[in-house]
Amino acid sequence: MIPLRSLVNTAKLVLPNMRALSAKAGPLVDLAVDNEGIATLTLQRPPVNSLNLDLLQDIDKALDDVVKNKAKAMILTSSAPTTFSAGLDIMEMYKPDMKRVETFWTTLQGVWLKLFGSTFITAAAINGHAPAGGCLLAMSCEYRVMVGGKFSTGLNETALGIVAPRWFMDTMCNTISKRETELALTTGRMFSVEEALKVGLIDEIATDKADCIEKSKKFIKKFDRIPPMARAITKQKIRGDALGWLQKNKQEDLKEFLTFVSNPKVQQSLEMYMQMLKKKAGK
Ligand code: CO8
Repeated sequence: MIPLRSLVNTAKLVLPNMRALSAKAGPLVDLAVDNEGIATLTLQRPPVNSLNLDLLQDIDKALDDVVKNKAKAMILTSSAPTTFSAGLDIMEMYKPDMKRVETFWTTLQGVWLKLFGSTFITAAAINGHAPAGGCLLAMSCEYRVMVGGKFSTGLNETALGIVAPRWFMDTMCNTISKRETELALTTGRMFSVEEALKVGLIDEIATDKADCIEKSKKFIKKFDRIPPMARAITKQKIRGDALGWLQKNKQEDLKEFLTFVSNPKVQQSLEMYMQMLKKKAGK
């Protein structure tokens, strides 16, 4: 039995002096690059940016566009008022079409490889909740600024009876210590903003989204005098083991995921979880 037991708008962001690339990137994300070569990738899938196949495909395309535009850095944020991303869209895993869910998982793998392994500078402006896959996206960036308030972030998979994939674990190990990762993952811990700062899961607390973006830009500015190639190669070498593992084990990882979603007990748990989310929302 796999217990899924601990149950736990879209304004376009095109700032002045930015050119919009949303036509290329697709409607579920907005990509804009400013005059200093800083791209802002805004997730805009209401209500909570849950990562379905379409959103993941748009993120994937947008990451390619950042490279094509030769942007030196990218800030990842959300247009939702209180959520950065609710993580993977449960509906993609619930009674799935097997062909689609396979594409869903391989697209997620691809997005992670591109984001975690990017040569450009990355910062997450976390303007709200960032559970599970939302935390994964934020941790894949090099720097995290989170708006203070009653938000939380972390990898809650274990509390839901799910074993987080190895590369989720590796991403957290790249962010906080291995010991803190083990404690966080085995307990499925969700961190408050203050707790996340204390452990290093985020780097700064901001007053609001604009402050988040401002602080992310300050981080990016630190690299003005660092030769970009040396910076990029250093980042990729430090992240190389984790990247190499997934590159070598994509098929194995996919097989594990497909076995997971094919399990009737898992399906039952996903159904209960979705019902709980809807009940909580009073629907
Ligand atoms: N997937 C699908 N729908 C979702 C999700 C989601 N992850 N999260 C929220 N929704 C839906 C809700 O059901 C609700 O729908 P409706 O409007 O139809 O009732 C709507 O989005 C709004 O949600 P809330 O009312 O809950 O919004 P709040 O602003 O109150 O709260 C939160 C936002 C905190 C993000 C809250 O929605 C929440 O906790 N969501 C669940 C987060 C979560 O547990 N995500 C885990 C996803 S699994 C994952 O990412 C990794 C799995 C790895 C699998 C590995 C297998 C081997």
